[in-house]
Amino acid sequence: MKTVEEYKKIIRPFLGDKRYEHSVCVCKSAGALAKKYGADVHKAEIAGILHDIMKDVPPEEQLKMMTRYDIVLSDVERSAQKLWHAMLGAAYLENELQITDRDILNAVRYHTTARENMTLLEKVLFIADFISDDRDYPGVEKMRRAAQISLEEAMVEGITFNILDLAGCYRPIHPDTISAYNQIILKYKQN
Ligand code: DGI
Ligand code: FE
Ligand code: FE
Repeated sequence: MKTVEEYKKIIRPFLGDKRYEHSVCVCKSAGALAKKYGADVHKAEIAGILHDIMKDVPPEEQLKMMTRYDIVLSDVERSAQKLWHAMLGAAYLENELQITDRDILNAVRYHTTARENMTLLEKVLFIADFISDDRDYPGVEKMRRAAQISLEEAMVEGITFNILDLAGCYRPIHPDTISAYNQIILKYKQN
């Protein structure tokens, strides 16, 4: 595995200025959360810097690349273009950047939808993406407070935020998001 600085150079040509700055900020927030919650700081920073590597690739090109990596899309995935960069990103890291660490690959793969039974590193990246310094959406302060309380609290808030947001616009919700929501709600929010 290369250093964060080396990965910064690798992602730079793929990303616009804003998305590059976002990636640097998520690298930092992921490292901080990893330190706080006992995850591997180096892996968290690597996952953070790389997580949106495919985000600015034009959608038609993303589709072509996914075919190349034998990624088969479900109906929901096909309809939700925002989900592609996470699936494609993980495949790209594995096939082109020789990243072999399953936990890093899965953290990138599930950073948008979340899923059931997430590892510590997967949760760290999911939350880091929500609370990075560049974020300023309404509710970000609540999310930052939740991330200081516990990973579970932040996961509940983050997944619920996504579901409310998507349903509010009548967007399809990925089954991984639904199962992540049900699991964490049953575990932490039921009496
Ligand atoms: O890549 P980022 O912008 O940093 O953040 P992200 O990877 O979490 O992507 C967020 C976007 O993805 C946001 O516009 C909502 C969308 N999204 C997340 N989960 C789902 C989804 N869209 C659909 N249709 N279904 C989902 O389950
Ligand atoms: Fe993303
Ligand atoms: Fe992101």
